[in-house]
Amino acid sequence: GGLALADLPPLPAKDKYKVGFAQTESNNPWRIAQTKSMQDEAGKLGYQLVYTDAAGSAAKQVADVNSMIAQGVDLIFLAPREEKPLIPAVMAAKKAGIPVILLDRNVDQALAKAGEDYVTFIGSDFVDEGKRIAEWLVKNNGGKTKIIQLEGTTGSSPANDRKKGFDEAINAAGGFTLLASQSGDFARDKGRQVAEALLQAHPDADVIYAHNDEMAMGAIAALEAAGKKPGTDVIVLSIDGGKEAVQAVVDGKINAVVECNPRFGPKAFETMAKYAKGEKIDAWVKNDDKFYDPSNAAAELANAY
Ligand code: GYE
Repeated sequence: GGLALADLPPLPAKDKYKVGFAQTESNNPWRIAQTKSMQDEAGKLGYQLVYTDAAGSAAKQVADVNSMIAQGVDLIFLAPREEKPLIPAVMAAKKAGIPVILLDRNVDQALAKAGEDYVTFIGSDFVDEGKRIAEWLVKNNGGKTKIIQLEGTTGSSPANDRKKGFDEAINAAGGFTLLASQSGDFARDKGRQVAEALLQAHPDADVIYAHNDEMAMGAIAALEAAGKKPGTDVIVLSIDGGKEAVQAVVDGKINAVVECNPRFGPKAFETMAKYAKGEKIDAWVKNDDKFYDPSNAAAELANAY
């Protein structure tokens, strides 16, 4: 207890920083674009970036953060794989006097607080992403109402919140049935396997909502293997909006995608600079997300990551 622990560690002014970036995995284009954006920006500033890839393991990610602490980095950017297991890492950094900025995923808000345990969360409004895709469905469903949901990594903030926003909007609209909702771990092949099993159990499904592009692409493969036309027989909805998914909207295989922008570099280092100057940082530095459907997908394709 005591006053000292209520305060965030300050970031002293320096010309060049040594900064940690604890990535959660690198098995998809979203992660690769995010890492590149962080590396590019660190490079521009001439900062040393200590990069780790937890390869999809929360336990490894905790160890990665501990090793950054041991190496004496000035600040840690952390993309926490899951909301609860990364809390000890956030607290260990704070105890060691190293400020943490959460990138793209959040931690459990009952267990750690922005402005107290970590500087801020930089990322999208995942509840709103789920809500926006649901609202598109409510308006454009053409009578299709029987939904399979492919959830992201269990216990991760985007999976929790993309489900919450979608389910609430669908329930509020009425007339829809959520046949099944299961994790595909944000991964393409897992998404394909889960979609295949759920389509077998629920052959009447006519909507698939995937929490990211990777699982949406997996679902498209499962639909085609089952002799169904994605985008026509079954509405396919996704979140992320990478090039492949926006192209799938152009091709009519995905009906709509909410963007989740992975280009964090400029905003991340700008926020760090503000913090070093002692400026007040909001608890949540929000990213704005575009929306892609057949009305704009072709025009936006070149801008997608
Ligand atoms: O949607 C997904 C990635 O945390 C917002 O994680 C991110 C999500 C993104 O692996 O594709």
